[in-house]
Amino acid sequence: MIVVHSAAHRAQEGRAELNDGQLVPCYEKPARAEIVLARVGAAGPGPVVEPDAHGEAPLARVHDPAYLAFLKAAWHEWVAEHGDRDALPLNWVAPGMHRRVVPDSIDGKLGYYSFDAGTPITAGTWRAATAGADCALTAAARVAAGERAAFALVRPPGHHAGHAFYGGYCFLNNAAIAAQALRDGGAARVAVLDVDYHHGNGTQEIFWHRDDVLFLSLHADPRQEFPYFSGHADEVGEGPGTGFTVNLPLPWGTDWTAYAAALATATARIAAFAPDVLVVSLGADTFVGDPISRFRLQSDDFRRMGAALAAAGLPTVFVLEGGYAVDDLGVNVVNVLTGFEGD
Ligand code: SP5
Ligand code: ZN
Repeated sequence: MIVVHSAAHRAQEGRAELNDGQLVPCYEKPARAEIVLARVGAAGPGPVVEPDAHGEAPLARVHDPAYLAFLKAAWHEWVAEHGDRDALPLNWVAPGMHRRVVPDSIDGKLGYYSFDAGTPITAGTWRAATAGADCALTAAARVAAGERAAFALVRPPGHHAGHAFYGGYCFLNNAAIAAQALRDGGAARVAVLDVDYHHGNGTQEIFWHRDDVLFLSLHADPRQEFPYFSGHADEVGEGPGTGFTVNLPLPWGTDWTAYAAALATATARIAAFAPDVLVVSLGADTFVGDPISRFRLQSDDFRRMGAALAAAGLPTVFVLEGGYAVDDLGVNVVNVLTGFEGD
């Protein structure tokens, strides 16, 4: 399986996120991609290739151009105001307040375009995020050209980023950008299956009204878990998109037995949709040892997950999302890929 990767991911290296009432070192850090890359080298998938540059047009097919302009300029505006420290938002709009006017102040803009205080913008955010999107686009292009599968080994992740917002360590929605590029390249129907521990609220929002992109997500119940305000089972899409969003929330403590049952529900829905291609938002933060998550998948279960995904029989683009048990992340992610390939 082709692996698309760029070392430019290292440009995103936040110092701190707000967690449990403290500024703590960012969980989403360069070592994550490095350990997956090392495991790819040791365990089989490959070749590893550099992304092709796709420019900003495919980003603007998914994201608001004004949001992209904000993201591109945010660090420079922040440094001019506050100096060389991570850019974090401090306040957000509440019901009864107004978002008609985009603030001029960078602090106001950060609040306007974000939904959490865990996602620092740094000097290299734009460079790393655009390189990641290029990896996802290159993986999609390879699959469109006839490869059975490709893996975009990227960070920062993407599935929490929406049409015009960032958060949850995500800035550009790599999986959505890949799915839209596949549609624009001629695929009639694309399914996006999100197996990250957290709900893919950004991807859901982007395709909410659409019946040509089926979005399915298995994730921790938002009653218990971040992002809290998205991912309930009764969120099914709207208008023509009604029934083309599928949410399968699962409780804290979910193990492979319960997870596999939900995965079977998702793959049955995908089969009924009969897409031309499948995009998998591949987070491995469902692992029992993940420091910020509460599911109980074991490393061997990720191999089973890969086999279950392969059984869909579809050309498949894997895009890396979360997973913060860094020492185990390489094995867990690559187990999905080798399980998919039938070991
Ligand atoms: C891509 C992705 O996986 N993003 C996840 C973002 C989660 N950010 C909020 C995490 C809050 C964790 N709080 C519990 C820590 C355990 N003490
Ligand atoms: Zn996650």
